Amino acid sequence: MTEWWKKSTVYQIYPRSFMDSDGDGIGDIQGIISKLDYLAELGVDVLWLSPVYDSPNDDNGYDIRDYQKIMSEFGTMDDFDQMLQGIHARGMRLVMDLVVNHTSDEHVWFTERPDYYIWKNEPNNWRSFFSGSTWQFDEARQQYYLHLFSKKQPDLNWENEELRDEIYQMMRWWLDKGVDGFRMDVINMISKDQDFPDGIEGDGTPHFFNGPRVHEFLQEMNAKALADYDIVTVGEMPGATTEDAKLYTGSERNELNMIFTFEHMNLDEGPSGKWELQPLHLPDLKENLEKWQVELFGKGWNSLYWNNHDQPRIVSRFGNDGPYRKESAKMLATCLHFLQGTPYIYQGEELGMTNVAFSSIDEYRDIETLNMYQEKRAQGIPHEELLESIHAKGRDNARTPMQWDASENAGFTKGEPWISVNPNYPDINAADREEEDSVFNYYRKLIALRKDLDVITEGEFNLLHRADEEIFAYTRKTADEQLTVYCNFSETPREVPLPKGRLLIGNYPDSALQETIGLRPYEALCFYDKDRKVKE
Ligand code: ISL
Repeated sequence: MTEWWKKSTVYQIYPRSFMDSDGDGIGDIQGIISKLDYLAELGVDVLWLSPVYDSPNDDNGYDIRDYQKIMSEFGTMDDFDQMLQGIHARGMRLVMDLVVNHTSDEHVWFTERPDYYIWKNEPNNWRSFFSGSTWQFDEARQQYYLHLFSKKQPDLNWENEELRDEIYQMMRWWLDKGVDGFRMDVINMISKDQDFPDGIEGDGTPHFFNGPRVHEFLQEMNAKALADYDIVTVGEMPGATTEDAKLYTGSERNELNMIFTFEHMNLDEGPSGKWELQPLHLPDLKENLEKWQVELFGKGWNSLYWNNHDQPRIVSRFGNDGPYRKESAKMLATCLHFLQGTPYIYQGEELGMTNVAFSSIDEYRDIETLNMYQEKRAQGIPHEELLESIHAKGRDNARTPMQWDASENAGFTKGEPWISVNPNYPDINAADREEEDSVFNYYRKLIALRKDLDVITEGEFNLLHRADEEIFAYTRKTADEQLTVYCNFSETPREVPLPKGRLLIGNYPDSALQETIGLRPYEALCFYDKDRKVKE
């Protein structure tokens, strides 16, 4: 089996916010085509597109009406084919988003094939990810249907074999067109406990995260839809543990190549969930990433990410989006990209784009945010408190338009953007990428290093300075190569011992290396030592 995806870096595009070619304020496929040279310049190997299928956009395309049609706002199938060709011509690959836990309620199946969905006479107490119950009463059928997400996203009934075969056929249709893989939306939720028991305080997740038949379904999908193609697959899996991950990604298991864990994204929240803000305690992050690095070593494969279209911007979250924005953006990139796994960059991350803080709820667009706001306001929680959570955690932080240049609307559109541009675009945009110290250039170097040095792909991970609350440091070792990475997650200057090897990359223009290293605010340094055995 070719494992090109182990040396690849993936770049995620959220098409709605990437580049608008026709002035309607919504990003589109021709917009993406116009930026393929930019992506090739960055050096990424694989592009992952958030959904571009026909959709009424209740959840920006994650509610699919027709799996084999392109969303009219984004263009046509001809545009798609042209884009795919343009991507391949530049030596890159394309991964599609596969959303098959649910469809839109406007999908033709919802009326014509009710047996493809999940119906009950009585709802249980499960609560939706997007607030309220997971059950919606349907007048025509006089029954409730299940929707883990919005009521316009009814869950598919994976117990139905005919449905599964239709999905596999649709997947083959895209693969035959030449796409190079799938990112599978909430794919560990497709198998539900068929007793549908109530959850504790409405939490149904133990009854559908990594459910009873999920491995059987994925092995079937692999055999019927994936095995004949040289592709990459990544499963989005909230609530998957490292034990689950070994089953999903073990090479003998014929399921998926890798999964997205959520554990490291949940460390800065309180017991009630993402909106309950809690500062990150760095040792928790180190311990968690260590667990995934060590436990999957030789047994599975990690995906590495700080950002995506659902997460706030990492530089605002774990870094410093004020005076040390560039330094901390590069430090966070260093910390992630020298780990074992396949790194994912989310559009704008390579520019150090930051969170946005709209002052009015009317400026927000995301259904999760808006539903939560409405529900909690009705419970009497003050506007200011909710806005504070939204500023820190809302998904729209990631969805403001890509900042291309300092012209109006950051060069994203000639029209009125569907969501406001982050007002900091005159200072933070892609036009400065030519400058030697740009965040973009730094990402470009990291991407190139991954291709050159096998130790990045293969080396064993060892955490250093475990209890330190400001420094994240580790080594990666193979028989003859060693990397030592130091990252200062704080503004406080620190001294650490100088490791063996030469300085491979650092995020300050000059680095003071003597007997010890003086790590400046948010400084990151990576040292490389070859023929380690001989020297030791
Ligand atoms: O974003 C979340 C928490 O803030 C998650 O609950 C998120 O909804 C979950 O990770 C699933 O995400 C995926 O499926 C959703 C879609 O809204 C997300 O954009 C997608 O990434 C439903 O399709």
